[in-house]
Order: sequence, then C-alpha cells, then structure tokens
Amino acid sequence: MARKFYITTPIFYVNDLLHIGHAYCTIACDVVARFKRWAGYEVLFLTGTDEHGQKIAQAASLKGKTPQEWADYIVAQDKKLWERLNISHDDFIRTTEDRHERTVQAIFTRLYKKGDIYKGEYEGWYCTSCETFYLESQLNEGRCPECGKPAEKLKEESYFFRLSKYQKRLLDYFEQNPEFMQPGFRKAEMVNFVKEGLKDLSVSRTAVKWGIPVPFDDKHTVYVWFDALINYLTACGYLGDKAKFEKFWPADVHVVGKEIFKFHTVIWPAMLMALEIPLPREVFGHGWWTVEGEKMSKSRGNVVDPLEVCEEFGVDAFRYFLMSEVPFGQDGDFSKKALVRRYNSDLANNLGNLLSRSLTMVEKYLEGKVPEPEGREDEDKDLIEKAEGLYQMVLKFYDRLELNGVLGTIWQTVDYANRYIEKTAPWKLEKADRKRLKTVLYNLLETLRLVALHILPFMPQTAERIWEQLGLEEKIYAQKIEDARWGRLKPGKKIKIGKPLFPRINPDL
Ligand code: ME8
Repeated sequence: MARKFYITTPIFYVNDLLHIGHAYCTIACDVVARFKRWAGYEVLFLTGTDEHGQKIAQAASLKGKTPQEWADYIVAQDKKLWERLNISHDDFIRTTEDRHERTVQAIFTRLYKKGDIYKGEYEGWYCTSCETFYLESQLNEGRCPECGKPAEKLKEESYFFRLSKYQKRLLDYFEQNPEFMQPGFRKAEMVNFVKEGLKDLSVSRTAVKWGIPVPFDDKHTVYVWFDALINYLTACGYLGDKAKFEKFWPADVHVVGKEIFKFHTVIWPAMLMALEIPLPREVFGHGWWTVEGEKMSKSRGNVVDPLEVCEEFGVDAFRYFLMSEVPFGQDGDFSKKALVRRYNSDLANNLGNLLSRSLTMVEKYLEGKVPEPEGREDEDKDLIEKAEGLYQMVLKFYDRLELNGVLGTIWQTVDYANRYIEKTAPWKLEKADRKRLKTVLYNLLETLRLVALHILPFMPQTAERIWEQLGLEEKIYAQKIEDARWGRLKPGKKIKIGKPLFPRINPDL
C-alpha cells in the first residue's frame, strides 16, 4: 500500500484578497506535496477558507454584500490565484460547506455531552479584528496586542472548552514528541505558555450571528477558531468517510504562520485529546514577510499582490524567489530589487545559461542529437556523483522542510555543471576529440534532465520546458524516483531548442 502524506495550509480568512504572505505558505506546501507525490506517497494536500465570524460579516457589510455573497466572491478570487500559481491542492475546504458545519456541530455536541464543553459567563477584552479575547494585562493601552486596534469590554453567556484539564497531558506530549513543534526554536515559548497555566476557552458567541449555530442552543454561534481548526478533520473524512479518515489522519504536518502557532500547538491538540483522536505529527510555524523592511498592511498601502508579481516576472520566478530567499521558518523581506537580483544570478545566469549553452553546443557540433557517452574521466565522475546524488541529498532537507536547502543543493549541481563546461571546454574538443566531446555533452544533458526532475516541485513550468527542450517525449509528471538515476537519457533523440528560460532583466529598470 502506498504510504500517505497529509499536509495542510491554514484556511485563510475571506475578509480580503490574498497577498504574498498567503501565497508563500501555500507555495511551500505545494512544493512538499509535489515532492511527496513524486516520491510515491498518496498525498492529501488541503487548503481552503475560514468564512465565519464578525470580521467577515463586517467586511461584507462594508461592501454592501451578505457574508455569504462576499465569501463566494473572495473564494472565486482565491481559487483563481491558486490556479495561476500552479497550486496542486487535492481539496479546498470552505467552513460554510455542509460537510464542515455538520462536523463542527457533531463535535460540539459530543464534547458537551462528555463534559469538556460547559456553559458559563465570559467577561473580557475582545478584539473584533483578531476574533480573540485578551486579559486586561495583555492590552497595550486598551489596544489589541496583535493588531493595535482598540479592544472592547464584553460580558456574555458563553460555552467554554475545558482547556485547563489538558495542561499536563499537553506538557507530557510535548516532552515525549520532540519533533511535534517545528522549527525547534518555537517550542520553548509554547511550553512556557502552557506551564503558566491554561484557562478554559470561550468557544461560543451570542453577539456574533455569522457563524455555525450551537446545535442545542441557537442563541450561540461557535467561536470562529473552534470552527476553523476542525476543518482539518472535516476534509479528511472524520465522521463522514471512515476509510478516508483512517487512511489520512493524523495529519503529517500543519504548516502555519508563526502568529497562529499557539492555536495549532496548544488549543488544537487539546481539542483532539478531548475527542480522543491522535494528534498531528508536526506543526510547522513559518516566518513572516515584510515588504521593503515594513510590515505589510492595507493602511500602509504596501500589500503585494502575487498576481502582479507573476505578471511581471513569471510564476516560477516568484515561486523560486519565495522558496530560496529565506530559510523556511525565518522571517523574510520582499522587494523587487532582491527578486531581480536572484532572478538574474540564479535563474538567468546559472540555470538558464546552463541549458542554453549545452543545447547550443549539441545543435552546433552534433546535429542536435543526444550523443552516446563513452568512458568516464575524474571530472565526469564528480559531476555524475553530484547529479545522481541529488535525490538522497534533498530528502534530508525535505524531511525538515528546509526548502531553501533543497534549492541550494540543486543549485550546487547547476553551478558545478557550468564549471564543468569551462573545465572541459567542448569548443576545443570539437576538432581534437569527438569521442570526448560526445561524452561531455551527454553528461551535461543528463545533468539537466536530473535537475529538471528536481526542480519540478518548485518550478513546474520551467521543469517542463527544460524537459521538452531536451527532446524527452514521455511526460515529466509520469516520472518515478527510479528515473532520477543517472544514464536514463537515451542517445539518438533530437533536442528541441526553445526560447531562453529566463531572459536577463535590467536591474536598473
Ligand atoms: O489566521 N508573511 O487566516 P489569515 C507570511 N483563518 N505569511 C503570512 C503573512 C505574512 N506577512 N500574512 C499572512 C487565519 N500569512 C485563520 C487561520 S487555520 C485553522 C485558521 C499567512 O487569512 C500565514 O500562513 O489571517 C498566516 O498564518 C496565514 O497567512 C494567516 O491567514
């Protein structure tokens, strides 16, 4: 039976259009999902939208729409964006779907019957924008510590989830599962937070109408975070499709931004413990992007639209930039200048040049046909070792979601192949040693084939273009791990030189 891999992005709010931060997280998950599929896993890659709550209702009313109309509009835009960015999700969940509402209500009732949800009264400071209650001591001069907007004092009847009951079990779990929170440097803060003592969590609202009704008390709607986290269960068939659930749960990794790490490493695990369901294997908290050194925000007017970046530089250059620029887990800074720099050095000068130089020589010296190699010299061996070893090398990086490490490894090979051209100087071999010329050019083409396979998860279109230019007829998507072995390129086939992959961009423009 194929091994399974279940990976999720956060479900994004539908109050507004998505920006590069959302695209970043989703592209990273897409890269991993694509790699896992290639490695033979049966993958469930989930993304979707978080549609309930006051924040969405307010955004809709500002536009003169009902929340549902507004959500439908944003969802259509989100889906278009994912298509443009070549996101290969297997499912897109909306929290307004029946399958989800049913699951949330069933869970709420179950936990109520079990005594893990009870009725009480809530008094606290509430930030509508972040849908979160705060203690007075957490506010900054009456303002929300997250978004800076004024918090309101609220007192209401509320259902509570008995989070406090799970404090010890959570701490034990963290200790026994050191891999659960990634990257590791995020762990201490969560452990301390739990150690300081957990308060029961208010999980219903009477003031919010746009939400899933509490099934046995329709004055209340379910708190949006309690509703949202459950999406990961709904989508893999919990209470609906037993076979699917048994296959895919527990999730292998929830990839989330660092600001919602706590919801995923404390509240979510406690909910699962209450439901007596195994916990996800890993929660990965990635870093945040600023833009030219500043926090991205509507009021600053510096929100970067991923569609515009793709229009200007191409989808693959955008994907490459986001994945290579910062170690996954760290914060990053987006600027066109940095993108152009990386585009020119890594994509145009390094990868693009390697392809065009290699193909041009094959065309010029060998009538455009893939040659037959003969013999191996030391410099060949080095190149072959690097190219053939790629799969084993990148595996380790993928395991830790060090996606820039994967790219760094592939680019070492690309770099080495360019140096191999300088060392072997095929233009001198043309007259002097045809046999050697053929071997050298074969090695370059074969290296490019392996590089194409390895960049496929990151830059699907580019990988396909390289594949076509190498004259390979079988589909790149049909390739298996075995095809990453050296020597599978068949001599005799015609190459098909195409347009340059990445024409240089003038950095001064
Ligand atoms: O929090 N840099 O949704 P959301 C990097 N609905 N990533 C960023 C980013 C930035 N500047 N801005 C946003 C929610 N993100 C909830 C989640 S899950 C059960 C519910 C990414 O629309 C990052 O992944 O505010 C972050 O966690 C997510 O978008 C938040 O999206």
